[in-house]
Amino acid sequence: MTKVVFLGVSSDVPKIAVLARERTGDIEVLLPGDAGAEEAEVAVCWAPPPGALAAYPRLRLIHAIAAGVDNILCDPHLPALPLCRVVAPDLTVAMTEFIIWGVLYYHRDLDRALANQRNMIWNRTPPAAASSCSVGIMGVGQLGAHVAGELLRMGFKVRGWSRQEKTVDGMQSFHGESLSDPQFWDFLGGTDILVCLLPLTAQTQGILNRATLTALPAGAALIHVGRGGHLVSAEVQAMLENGHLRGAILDVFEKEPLPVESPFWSMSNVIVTPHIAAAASYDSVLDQIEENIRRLQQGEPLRNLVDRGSGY
Ligand code: NDP
Ligand code: OXD
Repeated sequence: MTKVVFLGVSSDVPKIAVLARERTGDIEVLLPGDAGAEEAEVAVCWAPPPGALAAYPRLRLIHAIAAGVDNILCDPHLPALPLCRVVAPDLTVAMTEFIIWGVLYYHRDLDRALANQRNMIWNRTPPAAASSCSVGIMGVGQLGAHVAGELLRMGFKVRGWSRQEKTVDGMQSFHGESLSDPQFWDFLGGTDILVCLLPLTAQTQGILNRATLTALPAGAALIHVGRGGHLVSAEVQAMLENGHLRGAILDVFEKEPLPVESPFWSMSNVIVTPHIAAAASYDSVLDQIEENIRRLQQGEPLRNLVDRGSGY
């Protein structure tokens, strides 16, 4: 039996621990403070309190319950151990559905139809072809690449921004190591609907700011599902107020739950969703954790290992 401690600030962590207890796997489920927890070899977590992981001297593996690991890497006392994240088909499908919904919301002018409804205006506009709309995806990884493929299949023009060049059939790939690369600005200049699917790293922090949004064509829309730290909220708000941004769907925020004082709650051209774009099922998260524990114990390569140097 491998001793596994479940910890962190998320209601999902204890629920996954309960499910792990119900499954008859080879793991002993422990919570912080349980007898024997200090002997844990594996930690399963979301946003562990800073320094918490360093208190487990026998740890050999840290496993996230999510795709993004910024909430773990930000711990200044994080032990230098392998860190794995979640990559799961149900997560990818859920994210793809969410982005397709958002793209269709803007492409089919549903934001304008809803505004017209509020004013009882009957205004018929013919639907435009998908091929007239260019979706720009920042982050062409596990999630972004799948989203790109599905949008291309629907006839949208798709462009992607990543560090390495990507070969998604039909997608225009823009790439570079830094935002000062001219390719980044070319990417933005031809994007009607911008999708942020980046991990939060030192390089991507604050990427949704006045300068980047100004580089989009006037009337562009934003779908933000990356992390709250990508948003420079006041600048995004200003771009929505001055109309350069037609609208935004915002799923992630610097502070979650989004504080009641946030202007985003009441802006007519903003849809706020509570970090629900996608999540892997608890079973699927546990399958991966159990598989990686098996690999750890048998000395096999771990799956979905995070490159701690890159931060994702
Ligand atoms: P991946 O690690 O598979 O992909 C990340 C992509 O971002 C890669 O294409 C990578 O480029 C690119 N990238 C990273 N840094 C930069 C940079 N500085 N400049 C340009 N491109 C960069 O991650 P996933 O696709 O699995 O997940 C992406 C993010 O989505 C997560 O980190 C998380 O923040 C968010 N997420 C949000 C959810 C929600 O419900 N809102 C749910 C799940 C995830 P390259 O390929 O060249 O390395
Ligand atoms: C994730 C998330 O990173 O839920 O998986 O945001």
